[in-house]
Amino acid sequence: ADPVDPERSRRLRECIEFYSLPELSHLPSSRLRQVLREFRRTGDYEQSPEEILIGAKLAWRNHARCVGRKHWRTLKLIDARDATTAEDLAEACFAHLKAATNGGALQSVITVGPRALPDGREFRIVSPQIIRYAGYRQPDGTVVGDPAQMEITELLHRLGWRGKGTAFDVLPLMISTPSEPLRWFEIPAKRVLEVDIIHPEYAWFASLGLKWHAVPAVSNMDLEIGGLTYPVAPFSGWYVSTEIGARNLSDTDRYNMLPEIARSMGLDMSSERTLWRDRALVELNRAVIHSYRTAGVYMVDHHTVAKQFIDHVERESKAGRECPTDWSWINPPMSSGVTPTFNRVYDPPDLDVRPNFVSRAKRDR
Ligand code: NRG
Repeated sequence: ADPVDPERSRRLRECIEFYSLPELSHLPSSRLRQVLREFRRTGDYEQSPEEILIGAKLAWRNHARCVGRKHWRTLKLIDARDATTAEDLAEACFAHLKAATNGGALQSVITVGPRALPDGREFRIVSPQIIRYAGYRQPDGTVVGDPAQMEITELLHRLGWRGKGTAFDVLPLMISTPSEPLRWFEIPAKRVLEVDIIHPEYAWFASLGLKWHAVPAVSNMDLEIGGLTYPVAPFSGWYVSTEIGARNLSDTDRYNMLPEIARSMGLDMSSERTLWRDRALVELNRAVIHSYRTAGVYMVDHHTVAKQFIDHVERESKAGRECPTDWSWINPPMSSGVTPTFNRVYDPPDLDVRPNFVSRAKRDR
C-alpha cells in the first residue's frame, strides 16, 4: 500500500485519535504501539471486543441526529465478526432481537459483523431495519402495508418471497455476502414483539387494526471506529412514540391514518381550519403510548425524551465535551414548540467526528 495514500492517512489519523481518547486511557500504552505497528505493516488492524464496544458507545454519543443519547453508556455488544455466511449473520440478528426485546424492557444493543475483505467485497444487511413491514402496490395504485418498503418488498418478490398480503407482514431479513447470491431469512415470529394499537377511551380504535413492532433496529448504517469501518452494525434502542404515531402511521406517504381516524372521531374535516389533522394526530399518539404501556413494552414520549436530551447536553458540557446536534432531527415531528429542545441552539452537527454511525447512502454516493 502507498504510504501517502490520503485515505490511508485519514484512517491512520483516526486510529491514533481513537487510542488517544480518555475513554481508552486504561489500555496499556503498548496497545497503541502494537496497533500502529500492524497498521504500518498491513494498512489494517483488529480491534478487541472491548474497543469495539467503547467505540460504538462513543459513536452513539457523537451522533448528531439521535435524541436518545443520554443512555449511551447502556449499550451492549454482540460480536458477530466471526460470521462466515449470510445464515450466521441472520442468526446473529435474531439473537440481537432477543437481547434487545428483553421481554419488553428494551435493552440497547449493537451487533457487529465482519469487515470488508481486502478486495472491498463485504457482508451487508440489505434491509434498512431488522424488522420492517411489507408494502404491496395494488393494481389500482394504492398500497397495502408500508409504502416506504415497496421497493424492498418487490425485490423480495423477485427473489421468491411471498407475503400474506396484510398491512403488517414482517419482511424477511435480506443479507448479501461476498460469496453468496442475495439471500433472505424469515424472522422467527417469537423474535418479533408487536403491540396492537388501542386507545384509552375510543373502543373503536382497536378495529382500525393498527400495530407496530417493539424494536427499532437500524441496519443500514456503517459504524466507523478508529479508522476501521464495520458495514454490518445493526443497532437498536427503543422508540420515541412520535416515530410511530407522528410519522410511520400518520405521514401521507406512509400509513396515512389521520383521515380515517378523524372520520371515526366525527371531526369536521371540511376545512384545514378545524385542525382535524392535529386532533386526530394527538389521539393517535395517545393511543400509541397507551398501547405500549398496556402491553408492557418500553417506549418514551417526545416530552420526556426532550428533557432527557437537555440533561444530556448539560452533562456533556460539564464534562467539557461538545455535543454535536442536528436541530431538525432532535425535535419531534409534533408539538416540538412545547418541548425544551425547540428554543435552543446547539453545537453544530459535526459530521466528521469519529467514532460515528455513517449513513451508507453517503458512502455509496
Ligand atoms: N424512525 C424509525 C427508527 C429510527 C431509529 N429510531 C430509534 N433508534 N429509536 C422508525 O422505525 O420509526 N434506536 O436505536 O432506538
